[in-house]
Amino acid sequence: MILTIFGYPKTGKTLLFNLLTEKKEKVDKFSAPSGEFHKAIVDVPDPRLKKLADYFETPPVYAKIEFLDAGAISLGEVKNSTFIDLLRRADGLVHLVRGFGDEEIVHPQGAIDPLRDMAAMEDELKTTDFLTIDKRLERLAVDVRKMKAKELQEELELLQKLKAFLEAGKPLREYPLTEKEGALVRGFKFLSAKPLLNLINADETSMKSYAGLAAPAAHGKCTALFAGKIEAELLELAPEERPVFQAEYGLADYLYIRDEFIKTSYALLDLISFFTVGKDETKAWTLEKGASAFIASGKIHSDIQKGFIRAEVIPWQDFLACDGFARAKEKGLLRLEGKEYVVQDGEIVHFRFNT
Ligand SMILES: Nc1nc2c(ncn2[C@@H]2O[C@H](COP(=O)(O)OP(=O)(O)OP(=O)(O)O)[C@@H](O)[C@H]2O)c(=O)[nH]1
Ligand SMILES: [Mg+2]
Repeated sequence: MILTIFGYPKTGKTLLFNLLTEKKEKVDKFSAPSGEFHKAIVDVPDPRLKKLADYFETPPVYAKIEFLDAGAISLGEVKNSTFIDLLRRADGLVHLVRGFGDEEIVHPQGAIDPLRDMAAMEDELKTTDFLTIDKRLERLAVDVRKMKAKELQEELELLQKLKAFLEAGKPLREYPLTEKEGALVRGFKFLSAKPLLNLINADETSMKSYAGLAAPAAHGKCTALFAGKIEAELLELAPEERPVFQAEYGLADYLYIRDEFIKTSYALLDLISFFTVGKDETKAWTLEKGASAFIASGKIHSDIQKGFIRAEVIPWQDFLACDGFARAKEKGLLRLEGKEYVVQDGEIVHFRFNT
């Protein structure tokens, strides 16, 4: 899974990237954008997996996320950005929004106003898609006349509908694409169709006033808050000293962005985790919410999917509470499920298959 951090200049993108990946890329007040981007692959922290790995005495293999720090994009420049491919490649976009005060870092629009910047960026994503569609429609109009191919006609009609949707001011993630339509336009990698997390980088004062802006995932979009600079400072301290300082900042209940962020991203992208256990490794797998056991088996290996017989399933807590499969079976907690079974978050799944 790829998550791309992007946003207007000097919002704390690289600072966030460092917090999420434990890298030490340069965070800087005054330098102009360097034209570089950063990339790191990190483990998805999951205490449940750790407990299972301890039980089996095998190494935990965490699911992975690839983070990209796409660098600064000036107002109105998304459509021309040299980094646009980093946005197109993403499974989810993280728009980092300035919410902290600092007189030395001038905001190009003057006042600090997260809602204004969030709306401006959403407009830019829509405009970029609009231009992509417009260009393709011009080409299609010519081709459809020449070739009269059914697929081209279908694409033309769908793109016209999407264009009208954008003209009505709506992002493409809200357009109810059928599976077939989705396949038809997948190649365009529309930006306003991607799940979007607006993350406001606040400070200890603004944190409270922006609390009301946080909004849970709906229509593939959500808003969350974090306090970049404070968190970076906290992480410099010994773990036992952190709560004291957190309390001082009035952020006693604050959760570190890394865990919180990944949880939010999974919710936003509608993802869950399931586990496989065994004598070699204890492993977490990422799966789309609502996916069947059959789909899940394909994540592991195409051979397992091809030879799928049944899935043995048990929630991770039940497994540990029963101290292993034998007792779980006696108690009827280890279930045998078929291909269509919808895998739930946190389940241990063992696939039986023909080789
Ligand atoms: N006061 C305050 N300063 C912050 C915060 N987050 C980042 N900064 C400062 O903002 C400056 C820019 O931080 P970066 O992480 O380099 O920002 P960026 O968005 O990557 O910058 P560009 O890539 O140049 O657009 C640094 O001086 C940071 O210390 C914050 O939450 N509060
Ligand atoms: Mg940066």
